[in-house]
Amino acid sequence: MYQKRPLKIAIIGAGMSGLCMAVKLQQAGIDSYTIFEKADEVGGTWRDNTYPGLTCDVPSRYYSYSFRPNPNWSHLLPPGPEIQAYFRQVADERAIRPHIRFGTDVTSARYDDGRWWLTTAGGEESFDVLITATGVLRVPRYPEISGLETFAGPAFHSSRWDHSITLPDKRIGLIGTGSTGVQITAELGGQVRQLTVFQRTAQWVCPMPNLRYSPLTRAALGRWPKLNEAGYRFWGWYTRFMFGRAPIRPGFQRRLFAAQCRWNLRLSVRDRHLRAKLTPRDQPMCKRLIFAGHFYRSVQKPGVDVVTDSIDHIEPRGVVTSDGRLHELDLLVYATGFDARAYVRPLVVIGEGGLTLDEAWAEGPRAYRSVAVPGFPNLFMLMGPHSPIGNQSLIPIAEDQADYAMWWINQIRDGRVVAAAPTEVATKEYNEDMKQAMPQTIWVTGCNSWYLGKDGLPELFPWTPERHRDLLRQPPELADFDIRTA
Ligand code: N01
Repeated sequence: MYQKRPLKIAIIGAGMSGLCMAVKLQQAGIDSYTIFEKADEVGGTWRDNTYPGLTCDVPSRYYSYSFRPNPNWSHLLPPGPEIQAYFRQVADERAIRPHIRFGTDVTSARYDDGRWWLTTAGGEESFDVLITATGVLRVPRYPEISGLETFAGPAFHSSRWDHSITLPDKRIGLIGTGSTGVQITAELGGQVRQLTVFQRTAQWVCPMPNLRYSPLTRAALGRWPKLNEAGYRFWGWYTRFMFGRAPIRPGFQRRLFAAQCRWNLRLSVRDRHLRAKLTPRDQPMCKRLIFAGHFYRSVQKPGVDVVTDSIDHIEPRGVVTSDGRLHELDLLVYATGFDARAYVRPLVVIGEGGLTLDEAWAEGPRAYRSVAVPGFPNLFMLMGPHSPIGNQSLIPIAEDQADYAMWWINQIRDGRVVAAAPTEVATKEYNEDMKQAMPQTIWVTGCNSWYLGKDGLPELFPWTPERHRDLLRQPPELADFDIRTA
């Protein structure tokens, strides 16, 4: 007979994935969980990013938890503040806040004697299961440019926007033209005294008009939840069928996105000189594809300048490019991306026998089906290495991974399992299989992007979103795990 045991569960991070995990635990009747959150509010990336123009490029119906439809999205693509409000609402409605320790930074997590010991400023505390939900793009990456710190005006990373600074009267320098830089340009172009966009690599932009949901539509979606559900299913299917497939294998989806990008540029930018500047050398979708409605329109507005000469250095008055020209600026914004390989770090995670995650990942972050790591029992990662973040909405990914963790948590609670971690062999095989599938993907066609790991291969999932769900189907393949029983 198995003996049920009360479980103490720690979740690190109160962003989209951490909240999702909390709801899953509650649904299973487990409320002995604690969420450790460094900041003073939920929301993760949607709390930190508040730059002008912030919008998610996944349709709002599908950028919602399946268990919490939202009839009130204002647009097809949800604006950042609405997404943040949605997560706050979920935390309130589900009474998750009392479980969150805000302003609490976990500095290390150590597996010892069958338990996870977490260290915070308040001391050490132990838990049966550890869930990391620390997000993907969390640690800002600042450019390494000489003289960066000498700039006399305000300067900040796009994810640390300083709203005390007025914008219309400023000459703004924007470094970076990824999804963030493009959205900021689309919003600020023509609205400020001068916008100088420093572009190192041109990027493909797929046109995506952001349609507004009328009050009538919203009322109807609220009145008839089945309609909203149908919208979730439709946009889910569309995202998986189009964006889920285009980057991972040749086919009509890839050709269609590529054609849309090329025609968008050709039809939107008439000036040949500017068009040449904005024409990427790599294939559409090699880097993360940018979806934006009016970037090209904004970039052609008076007062907007795209500079493609490389940046030589920064001085107190502005940016000096390699042609010797000084671009005088009042404000400098670094839209230079994030350290995508940080995962849980700088948190120090120590598994069995003193093995650190840094040591386990010396050759690059590797996990079993993204969620578990050999030598780290009862640790489950949400959005771990090779999650399908390059071809799927992050919310269903979190739900599938949280469900998988829940299967193990139930086994542990029911006393069937004391501790479980994937085997080295199964993890190696899984990662080898992924490696074999990478050449089919567009991500390896010769561009530089945050998708690529140290070995030059994408740290992404090379198969369809449906396969990700299948791989996490329950019950798991038990032979792939080292399982300790009572
Ligand atoms: O960051 P990025 P991001 N000098 O890494 C340039 C998600 N997201 O914040 O291409 C000059 O993509 C760099 O140039 P290059 C989405 O998944 C989603 O824009 O390396 N330039 C590049 O142009 C996205 O992919 C949404 O040559 C320098 C830019 O900075 C991810 O977040 C919105 C430089 C960095 O682009 C990251 O997007 C926003 C230097 N020293 C973000 N260093 C939506 O949902 C870097 N760059 C819509």
